[in-house]
Amino acid sequence: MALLPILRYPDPRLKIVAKQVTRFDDALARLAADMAETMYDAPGIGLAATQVDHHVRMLVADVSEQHNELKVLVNPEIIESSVETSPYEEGCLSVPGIYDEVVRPAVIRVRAQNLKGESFELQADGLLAVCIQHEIDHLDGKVFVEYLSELKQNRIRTKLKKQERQKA
Ligand code: QAP
Ligand code: CO
Repeated sequence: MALLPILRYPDPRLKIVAKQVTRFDDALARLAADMAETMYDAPGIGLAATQVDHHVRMLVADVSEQHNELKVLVNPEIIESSVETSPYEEGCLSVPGIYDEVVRPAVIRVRAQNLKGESFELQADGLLAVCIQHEIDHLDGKVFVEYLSELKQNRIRTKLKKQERQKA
């Protein structure tokens, strides 16, 4: 197991569209375990492979209070979205310290594969629905701040650059 470095917005590698997984091998299982470790360590509730510079369609999520309900979704696909939407104050491990409201479908139905390649479906609402949509966006090269106004995006970039400078 290993902690993986997390790419920070606006790293251009966050824009890479992840490739479908076709090999369900030990390397994939190891990446999932490392992503879970990295997410729990952060701590966070969701992480997409894109964020650790692996451009394959896999995400991990755990929105449970006890942090004991890990979900690993390989090749996730939203097959149904509710017309009803709901707003949520989102954050992201790749955009530290920044939170803002994004409006998304409230309920989704997702088809995905597990680490053995077996297909399953899942219905999600509440925080899990937000999390899965946010992470699938990462796999498509999209970060939540792109839903905000250009003005807010510029402010966020300025703030993150300042954070980087203060660390150095
Ligand atoms: C994505 O986000 C998400 O800014 C996962 O300083 C967002 O785990 C799922 C985090 C909204 C559901 C709703 C963010 C940690 C963690 C920060 C995260 C930070 C430290 C974000
Ligand atoms: Co994120």
